[in-house]
Amino acid sequence: QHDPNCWAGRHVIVHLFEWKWTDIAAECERYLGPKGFCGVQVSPANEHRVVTDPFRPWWERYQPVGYNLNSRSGNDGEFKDMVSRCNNVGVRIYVDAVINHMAGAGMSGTGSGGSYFDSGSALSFPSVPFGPSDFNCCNCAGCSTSGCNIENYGDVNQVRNCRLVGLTDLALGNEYVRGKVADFLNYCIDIGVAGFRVDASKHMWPGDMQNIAGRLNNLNGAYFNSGARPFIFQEVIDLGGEPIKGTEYTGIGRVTEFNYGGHLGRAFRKQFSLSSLSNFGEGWGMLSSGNAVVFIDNHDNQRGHGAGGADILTFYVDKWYKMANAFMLAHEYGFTRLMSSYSWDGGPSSNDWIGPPSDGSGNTNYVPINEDGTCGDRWMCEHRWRQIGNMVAFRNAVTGQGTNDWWDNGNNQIAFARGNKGFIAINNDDYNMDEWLQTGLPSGDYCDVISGDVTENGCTGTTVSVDGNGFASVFLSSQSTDPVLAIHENSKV
Ligand code: ARE
Ligand code: CA
Repeated sequence: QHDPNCWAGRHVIVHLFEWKWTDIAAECERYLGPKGFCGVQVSPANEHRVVTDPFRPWWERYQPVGYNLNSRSGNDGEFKDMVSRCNNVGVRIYVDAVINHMAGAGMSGTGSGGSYFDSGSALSFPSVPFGPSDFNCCNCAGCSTSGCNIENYGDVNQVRNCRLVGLTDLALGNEYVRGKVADFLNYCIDIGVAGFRVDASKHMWPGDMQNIAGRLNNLNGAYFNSGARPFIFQEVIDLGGEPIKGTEYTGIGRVTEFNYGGHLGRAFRKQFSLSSLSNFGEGWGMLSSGNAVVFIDNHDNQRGHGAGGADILTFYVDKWYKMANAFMLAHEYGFTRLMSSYSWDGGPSSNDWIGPPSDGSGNTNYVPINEDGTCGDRWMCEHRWRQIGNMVAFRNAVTGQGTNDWWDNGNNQIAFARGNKGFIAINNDDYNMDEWLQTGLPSGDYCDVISGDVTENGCTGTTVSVDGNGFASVFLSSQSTDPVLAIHENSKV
C-alpha cells in the first residue's frame, strides 16, 4: 500500500536511527508533532542478537532472534507507550521489519530479549519458534552456492534463496513461516503502527511479499480511518545493472529510490551542474513519484554499506548536506525521508560498525537536547538543524502544487516555485547570486526559513519582500554557510 497514512497536511518522515522508544516518544511530543512531521521510521523493534565482537555494533539489530518486542531501543511496554504518545500528537510510527532472515549463521547465545537461539546446523529459534525446515536449503536446487551465501547478484535465485552476508534465510514460501511473519507484523499493527520499511526486500520473492502483505490487518481504528491499510516501503537497491528491478515490488507498496541520493550527491559535489536538475525525477529513469521513497542518505550508505559509495552526502559534509535536503524537501518528487544519525570515531570511511552512544554495557544513552535545540553526546539530530527542520513546513505547504518559474544560470545557481505556495533559491557556485526572480507568491514580506525562524516578533533571519507581481530580490553570497533561501505561505511575516 502506497499511502503513508499521515495526518492531513503532513508529508515528511524521519529515521531516528537507534533511538530508544522513550526518547522517540518525547521527540514526537516536543519537536516532531509541533513541527508537522508525518512520522518516524524506527530501528528494528524485535528481539535481536547481542554482538560483542565488535562491541555492540548497530548492525546487530539486523539479526533477528525472535518476534517479541525486546530490543536495544526498549521493551514491549515502552514501544506501546511510544506508539500511543506519537499517534496522539499526529506522528506515525513505521517499523523496520527484518523478515528475510534471522541471525547470521553459525552463532548461538541469548538475544536482546533473553531468548536462546542456535543459528548453527540446528537452526533453532525457539522464541518464534523456527526450526531447520523454516529456512531455505543450500547446496540445493533453490540455492546452489556451496557456502550458502549470495555470490552473484546477477542470479535471481541466489539473491532470493541464498544467505545475504551469511544471514540465515527464511523460507518465506512456507505457509508456517508466512504466518509467523504476518503475526509479528500484525502485532505491531494492532499496537498502532502505520506501516513498515521492509528490510532486504530484494532478497524476497515479490510473490512471498504479496502474500504476507495480504495477511496484514487493517490499521488500529483508534488512530486511523476505518479500513486503512499499512504503508509498505520496500528496501530494494536498484541502481541498474542487476536483473532484479525495483518495479517488481511497486505493486505491493513503495520502493526506496537509491538513485535519488546518488544523483543529488553528484550534483552538489559538482560532478554536474545544478541547472541540469530542471527535469529531475521520473525523466531520470527513476521510479514513478508515487512509488518512490526518497532520501539523501540512509543508515547504510552514510557509512559505506549498501549503495552509493563516496557520492553520498552526509552530515560530515554539512554545507552540501543541508543544501541537498532543502532541495529534496522543496522538490515535487517522491515521499521524503530525513536521516537522523549519530557520529562515530574515524568516520565517514572507517569504523563503520560503531553503535549508538551507550554506556559500558552497550545500553543506548538517551538523547540530550541542548539549549539551542541541537542534540548532545554523539547524536547529530540532522532533523533538528534549522535549515532542514524548517523545510518540513515548506513541503507541507507546497505538496500538491506543481513546479513553476524554474530559473538557473546554466551553472550551479537555481531557483523554482511551487505554485503560489513556496519558493526556493540555491547557490552552489563560487560566486554570488544576485537576481530579481519570480517567486510565484502573493505580495508581502516573507521570512527565509533557512536563515531564521518565524517568531511572534517577526523573523530571526532574512526577510524577503515579494512585490505585487511576485518578484523578489534574491542575494546569496557564495561565502555563506547556507547559500539557500526558502520562503512559503506560512512563513509570511
Ligand atoms: C553483519 C556483518 C557481516 C556478517 C553478517 C552475518 O557485517 O560481516 O557476515 O553480519 O553475521 C546490516 C549490515 C551488515 C550486517 C547485517 C547483519 O550492513 O554488514 O552484517 O546488518 O547484522 C545489500 C542488500 C541490502 C542491505 C545492504 C547492506 O541488498 O538489503 O546489502 N541493506 C539492509 C539493511 C542493512 C542490513 C541488512 C539489509 C541485513 O539496510 O543495514 O545489513 O538485514 C549492491 C547491491 C545491493 C547490496 C549492496 C551491498 O549495491 O545492488 O543489493 O545491498 O551492493 O552489498
Ligand atoms: Ca531470501
